[in-house]
Amino acid sequence: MIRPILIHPDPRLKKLCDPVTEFDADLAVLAKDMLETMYDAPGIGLAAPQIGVMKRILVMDCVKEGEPRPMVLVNPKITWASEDLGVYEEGCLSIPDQYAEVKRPAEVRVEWVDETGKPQEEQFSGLWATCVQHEIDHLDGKLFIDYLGPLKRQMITRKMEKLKRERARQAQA
Ligand code: GNR
Ligand code: NI
Repeated sequence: MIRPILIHPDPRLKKLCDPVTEFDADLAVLAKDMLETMYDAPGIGLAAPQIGVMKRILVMDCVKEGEPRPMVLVNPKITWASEDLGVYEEGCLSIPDQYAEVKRPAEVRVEWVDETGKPQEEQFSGLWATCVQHEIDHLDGKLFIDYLGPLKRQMITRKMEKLKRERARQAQA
């Protein structure tokens, strides 16, 4: 099931999410819904708070062409980050049509458990490294615009407030 994606500003996008403790059928359904919602958008990643679920779960697939690689990361933790940084033009499904360059560690090592509770570990680089850091930030209530200067951030936030007003009006009519 495709779930609606929350648009910034929304208090749920600013909160620290809770660790997952139950690896049950509900979690499997949530992971499947998140992947479906991400591919439909389309996006390369999605974090649970973006659909209003305040739990530490993210999905991603940064494969550009060829065989897709859907990944589900539960309770992810960055255990190492490279000293060298990389710059990517980032976007966010919760901040539609707004893009800005963000500097982050070029490579990160991440530990997580999959939707069955099995421990996993991998080192990410390139777009995967950017994406996994962007998604883990969501789980900590942080957005990519929080890395920008206050003026740029405020400009984007105002645009999003306007977009939300227009969408609410549309829904009304
Ligand atoms: O689809 C997305 N693209 C993207 C591009 C550059 C850096 C990060 C991202 S993540 C984004 C989807 C999203 O908002 N995930 O939280
Ligand atoms: Ni995002």
